[in-house]
Amino acid sequence: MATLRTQVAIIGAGPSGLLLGQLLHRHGIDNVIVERSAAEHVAARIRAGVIEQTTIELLDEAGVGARMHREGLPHEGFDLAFLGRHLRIDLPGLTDGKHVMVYGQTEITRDLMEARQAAGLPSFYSAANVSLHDIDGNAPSLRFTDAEGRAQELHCDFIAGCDGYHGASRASIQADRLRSFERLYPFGWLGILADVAPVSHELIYANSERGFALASMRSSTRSRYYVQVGAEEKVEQWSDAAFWDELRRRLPPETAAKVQTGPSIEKSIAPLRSFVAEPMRFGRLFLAGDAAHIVPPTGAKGLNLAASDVRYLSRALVEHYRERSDVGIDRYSERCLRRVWKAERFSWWFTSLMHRFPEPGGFGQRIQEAELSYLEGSVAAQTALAENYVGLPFEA
Ligand code: FAS
Ligand code: PHB
Repeated sequence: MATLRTQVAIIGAGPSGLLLGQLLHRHGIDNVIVERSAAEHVAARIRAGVIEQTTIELLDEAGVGARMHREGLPHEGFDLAFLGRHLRIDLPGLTDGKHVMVYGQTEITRDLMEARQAAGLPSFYSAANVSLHDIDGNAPSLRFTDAEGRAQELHCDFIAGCDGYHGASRASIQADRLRSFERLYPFGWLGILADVAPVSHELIYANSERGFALASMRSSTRSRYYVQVGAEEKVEQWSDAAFWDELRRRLPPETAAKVQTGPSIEKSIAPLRSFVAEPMRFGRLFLAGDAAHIVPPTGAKGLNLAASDVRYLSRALVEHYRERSDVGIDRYSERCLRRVWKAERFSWWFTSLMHRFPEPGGFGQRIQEAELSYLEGSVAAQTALAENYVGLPFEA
């Protein structure tokens, strides 16, 4: 078995792992990324589309914001379509000037992977059988089989579990040390990516009798659309033509008439769940991003929460190595979870507001219509929606 040594071992090369690695490197802290998938597979993933101002600032801090500022699309509002009406949420007007940016997670991953490669930082892609050791002691380590089949042992000071919902990090914690909270939704999102012009220059969240739909984009020539589908549905059941027909049935007629269709370059169904694991720190192991929490994508919080955790964790580790202080490390979990639960609440609320739930009696439907009507008539309610959507401020 080959033996390696670093300061911080990072499991996972998604946005959490790559962003953490870049921030630590910028502060002279050695780190190694161990990723289960091939680099090409990681780079090809189609995921999130909307980033908050604080995520933009963190990517700038990591030195990977140049292309984002060139190619990203600043967005100052979005539309809600419901009951034959629509309501535009004016983000800067309701949040004292804040906005969001449309810049795909795929692009963020590419920018981070290129920066890591340019810096010559060590990454093991296609690593198998990753296991964590001595996380409660003073000599934690990872063991894994590298892409060439060699057994590796990576000794470190800390382990960052950035390996997503299905990763090895959270799974390595004994059940009695961890409490998880979960809500499953009776539907998923069928998403399509197509090289056609977006139907609108802003996002449209539609609550129609047939179910939820979202009109989003990646650029002025590449669109991203979603429709709510049953939790048991399979993507193979949906032809491109069937998707476009259903999308147009759920958008307002004047919008539907303008939808440009074309062949899908990606089509997949994402299940929707709310999930939080507490705490997010176990001795020398820190969970970050989807490894610790999942939100339904309605509120565009998943990627932004991952960046939020990485902001707290990178600052805590820099404080440990530079200032010999462990205050940030000791408070990491509580600080992250206060922000995580607020994003979980918003994502659950927005999902409950905009999707059709299979429930008898119709009481829930009337409550949903009352909530939409209240939102329509209340600047206070619209402000609450807007300030959560652009991202809540960080604790000092
Ligand atoms: P990720 O899951 O992105 O990355 C984890 C990495 O760890 C992966 O590369 C994985 O291969 C690796 N890994 C897993 N197990 C491992 C092991 N044992 N050893 C080593 N490596 C391991 N968010 C939004 O805001 N908007 C959206 O529209 C949206 N759509 C989504 C669609 C799908 C299908 C999914 C799954 C998520 C979506 N999300 C969306 C949320 C998504 O963007 C996540 O929040 C984001 O990817 C979180 O990043 P990470 O925490 O890095 O986790
Ligand atoms: C996306 O473009 O993928 C997207 C945008 C906004 C959301 C969710 C997903 O709320």
